Amino acid sequence: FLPSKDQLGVVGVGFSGGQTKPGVDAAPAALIEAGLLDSLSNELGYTIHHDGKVHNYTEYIPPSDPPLQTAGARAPMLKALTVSNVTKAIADQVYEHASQGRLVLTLGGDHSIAIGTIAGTAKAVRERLGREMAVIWIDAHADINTPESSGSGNIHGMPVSYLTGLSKAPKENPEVFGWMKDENRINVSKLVYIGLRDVDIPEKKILRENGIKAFSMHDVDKYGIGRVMEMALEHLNCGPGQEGMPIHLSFDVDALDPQVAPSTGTPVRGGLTLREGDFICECIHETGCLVAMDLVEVNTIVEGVEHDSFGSMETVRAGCSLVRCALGESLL
Ligand code: 6HN
Ligand code: MN
Ligand code: MN
Ligand code: MN
Repeated sequence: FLPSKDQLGVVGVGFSGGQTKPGVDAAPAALIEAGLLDSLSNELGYTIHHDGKVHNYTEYIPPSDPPLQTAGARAPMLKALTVSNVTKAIADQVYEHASQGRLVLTLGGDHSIAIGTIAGTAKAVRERLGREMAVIWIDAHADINTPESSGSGNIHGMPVSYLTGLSKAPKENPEVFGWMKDENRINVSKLVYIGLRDVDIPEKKILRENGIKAFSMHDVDKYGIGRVMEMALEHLNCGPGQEGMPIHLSFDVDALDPQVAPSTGTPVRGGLTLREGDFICECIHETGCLVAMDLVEVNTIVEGVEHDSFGSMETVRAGCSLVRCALGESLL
């Protein structure tokens, strides 16, 4: 049921509208300049399908997009129409690659873009394989706020709620994510988190009420990353001897500890080591079930840090390593 082993579709998403800090839109160019795509083709042997662009989606951005106040919400939703339009365009780009049987790598951008990437692969996997898809979400945060529960109004804190159907287009604003259909969504039982350590109180309630499988940093400390990966993959039927199911890996670089990946918009101390991050990616590669990967929230200018500063370069290097590990670099 899997994509061809050596055909890689790449989408460069220079989009930052799911949050308020500039700099995350420059990440795809920084990752590519650091030689990421060259190493995937020259060293790992992938045939790369890339239009050579980092998209900024200006043609999808409406002239006016005022904060959207929904009844009972803690904060107005920011750039709702913009993020809806842009993620629809991303979904089409990712679907195009995935429907041709390519593994898809999306370089973000903030984490709101995963609404598009996962919507695109979920649809392609259903059409090509007649199957549901699993999502492994590596993050310090759960990104499962609804427009009502969010304290910030930033959509990069909400993608999982839209992708699981917990949030849907409001009746009074059907243009905001009204393009999402069941074919674009995933089942909460096919979702696993790893790396959580900054989960909002309403998000904890959502995780509990929906029985969502989540491994926090506490679990990583308690069981070790090796056992956590065994449990995570078993839950998704991708363990040894199990049937397997297509996996979309969405990796937020802020899952890593800020000591190794400081240049990100919402850093939280006490995160994964570089090796733990790489190990997660290696284990997912080993399953042979990977259909798509997102690398998001690398921000080359955080808090006035210069583009070429050490912290920014270290974060880019860490991001490149995660992608190479997920695509098979560590196989001997
Ligand atoms: N990310 N839970 C916070 C919020 O604003 O909803 C933080 C979200 C961070 C999102 O890192 O992708
Ligand atoms: Mn995230
Ligand atoms: Mn995060
Ligand atoms: Mn927080």
